[in-house]
Amino acid sequence: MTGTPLADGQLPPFENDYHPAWLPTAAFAPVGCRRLALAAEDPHDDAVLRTLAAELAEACATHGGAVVAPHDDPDLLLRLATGRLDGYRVVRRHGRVVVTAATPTALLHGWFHVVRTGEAAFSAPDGSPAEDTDERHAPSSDLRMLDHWDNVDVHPVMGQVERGYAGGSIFYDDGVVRADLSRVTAYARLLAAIGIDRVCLNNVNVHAREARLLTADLPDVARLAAALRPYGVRAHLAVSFAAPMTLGGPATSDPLDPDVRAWWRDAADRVWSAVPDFGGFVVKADSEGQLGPFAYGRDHADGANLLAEAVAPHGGLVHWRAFVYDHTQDWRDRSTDRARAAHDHFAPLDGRFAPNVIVQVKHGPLDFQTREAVSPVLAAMPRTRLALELQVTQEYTGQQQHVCYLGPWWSEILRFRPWGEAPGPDGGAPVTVADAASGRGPGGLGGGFAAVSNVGDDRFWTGHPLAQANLYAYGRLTWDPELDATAVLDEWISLTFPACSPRLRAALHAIMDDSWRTYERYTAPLGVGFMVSPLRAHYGPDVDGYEYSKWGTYHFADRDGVGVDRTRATGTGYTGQYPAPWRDVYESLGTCPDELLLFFHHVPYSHVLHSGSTVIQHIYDTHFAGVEEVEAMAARWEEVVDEVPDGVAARVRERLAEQRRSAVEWRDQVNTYFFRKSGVPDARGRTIY
Ligand code: GCV
Repeated sequence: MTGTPLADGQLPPFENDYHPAWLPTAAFAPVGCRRLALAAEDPHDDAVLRTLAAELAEACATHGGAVVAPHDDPDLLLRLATGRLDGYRVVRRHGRVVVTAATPTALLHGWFHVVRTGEAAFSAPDGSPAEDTDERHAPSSDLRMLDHWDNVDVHPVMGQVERGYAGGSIFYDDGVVRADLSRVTAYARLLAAIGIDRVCLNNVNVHAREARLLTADLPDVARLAAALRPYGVRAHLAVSFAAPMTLGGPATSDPLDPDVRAWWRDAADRVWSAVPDFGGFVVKADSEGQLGPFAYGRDHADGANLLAEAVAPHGGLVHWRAFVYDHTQDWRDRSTDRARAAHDHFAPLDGRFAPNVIVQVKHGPLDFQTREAVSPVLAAMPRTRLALELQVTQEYTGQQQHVCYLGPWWSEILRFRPWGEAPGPDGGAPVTVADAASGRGPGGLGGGFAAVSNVGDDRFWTGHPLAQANLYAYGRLTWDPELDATAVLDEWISLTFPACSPRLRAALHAIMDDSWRTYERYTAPLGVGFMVSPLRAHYGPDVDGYEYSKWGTYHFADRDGVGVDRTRATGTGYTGQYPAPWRDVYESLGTCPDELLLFFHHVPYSHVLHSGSTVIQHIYDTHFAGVEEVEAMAARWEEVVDEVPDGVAARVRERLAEQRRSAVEWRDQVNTYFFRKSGVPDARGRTIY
């Protein structure tokens, strides 16, 4: 949307020329046709309460209801209460609903809960009042953040948004913070509806231009924070460890240098005086060219604690990323294993991080591949607050050209039990990754969740309209990791396609439910990862694209076999970074799950999987099947295009055509590569080139 910038505290128009995603006007009909009330001391005192009042008024104005006084028997009462209450409580009596929360933001989340529930919040399918209930809805963790890899300047290689597949940035336009930030507020509204309340505004690769957000551009950061605030979303900044040197401070960034410490304290004071509810800093250090404490012979606890000390007086947080590895590796050196790096660097530091440091750990040991083992770091630091980092932007999962609904993948990760079936603290249920990130692991400390956003200034927000479901699922699954990913998708369908027919709903499920596994079938096999094109920014196949590179991501295929030996017995010893039972499950060919086989073992092509197929036949079969599944998706879409708005129909059709083209390319390159290496023909005699 273009137009006049919003005045402070003003909400964007509720109807826009970009896609409404999961908040179309129709989604508000069941609440908007009723009598609604807001009970809070003085709603005008608080930005979020003002938003709530505006939301209620808008819903009623559009759908014929009325905003009434709290004592006037409203159908829905939103009540701000005092006292301790995590999340919100929803009480229903005789079809009337009361939502109670202790903070305006939690109350806003409660409002969107009722919107999401729709007519069922008030009445049963036969029109009688819905059953009486009393529910509490608390998020698994109070830290649920999205990281934007947005650059202020258009980067010559990475563009405006690093690994962005949805147009430009909603924050920046070619070197400046946008004048009109109304779309940022609309984004915050979408986030509030899925429970996200923190956003990091810039790329963790902090270039010279972006570094200035911390100093000269603070007024613009304050404008961005003001655009997010009405929906209870707090701003964070990614900062460079080199900032003292590059922004005119001391000639060193040594974390133990008193001048450096003073510089960061001053910097933090200035940020919080410009943005009093600022969230904190996100840091990528000693990683892919970003300076870090290693330059001064210090470790990552020294580095993180330097910033922690500076932000602590303001209640700020430091999200310190564990994505630290050698990106100048020699491919000839078989002893160095990139997968080991985060654990090698961070596990020995457990217990040394300040209480306001959160170590942010990518879900897998490599880099957001379609399939990876869960990072062993998540089980190695009980005395540290750890956050789980996911990637909503589809860097390695189809770049928003391919349908790839990631909810089932994240569910597997969130529910993974790093200590197997061993009882949790105090003899309770076994601990999951979600538990550990939420403070219910062995050490009782949690750092919550972070993920790289997939949003840009594209009309559909996410390039591929169906990729909106990934953002939706990230919010919903990190709020409640027990939710079923298919049910979450169903929720998204109901909201995004109002009055969705059973036929359209079934088609969307058929296309999306299993699309992550379909993508896995036609790309790199059995957990080996990569095989993507370095020249095309990780899009499309190039089996040996990274094989002789410095990046440490190899598959080691030869004429006899393929895979990386990460065992303790004969390989890099990476399996030893896991606690029991996984250290042994992964170590043994007899127990290693098929889908991770080549991540942990180098095996001959004739190796028989638990599925009964050989590795080579599995590669052929899955690659043929993957393409057939994409063809079925495209055919299914054609059956329902008449039921979706024209723009969505055309965009999805165009992307499915590209997905089919790309899947065929993957199939043919991967199958041909392994046929030529192994000389083993396809048992079913299909065409391999
Ligand atoms: C922001 C991968 C991506 C990089 C990204 C990096 C990270 O290597 O390809 O674009 O950099 O991860 O997570 O820091």
